[in-house]
Amino acid sequence: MNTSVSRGFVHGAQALLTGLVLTASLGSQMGCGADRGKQTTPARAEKRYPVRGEVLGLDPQNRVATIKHEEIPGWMEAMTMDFPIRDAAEFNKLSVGDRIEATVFVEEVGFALGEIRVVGKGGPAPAAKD
Ligand SMILES: [Cu+2]
Repeated sequence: MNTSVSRGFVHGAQALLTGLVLTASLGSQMGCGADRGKQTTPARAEKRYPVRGEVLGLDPQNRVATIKHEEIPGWMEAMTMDFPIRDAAEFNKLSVGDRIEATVFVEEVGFALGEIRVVGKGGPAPAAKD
């Protein structure tokens, strides 16, 4: 079973929890019991943060991109992590090595990337592993 989406979620949740500990002012927004992979219905209470980074990997089966992102003020420090991509057409225009600007939509049970703009094209996709 592929767990990249849930790993990405846990990663994000941990980052948020760190923020909660620091601010001690917000309620739990990304609690346990996430229904991984079922993030297609946006919640009204979603938050949006701008994301800038570089695409390091693409997982078409799960529509997940591994992105080395810059600091996302208010949400996360700079790091490399997996982002589910909301829209298949947006996912399909990405190549490994692309530099992108996008929006991460943070919902109660997860997060996903959308509004993606490729601001620097990477090279051709590397040959598939295995
Ligand atoms: Cu991150």
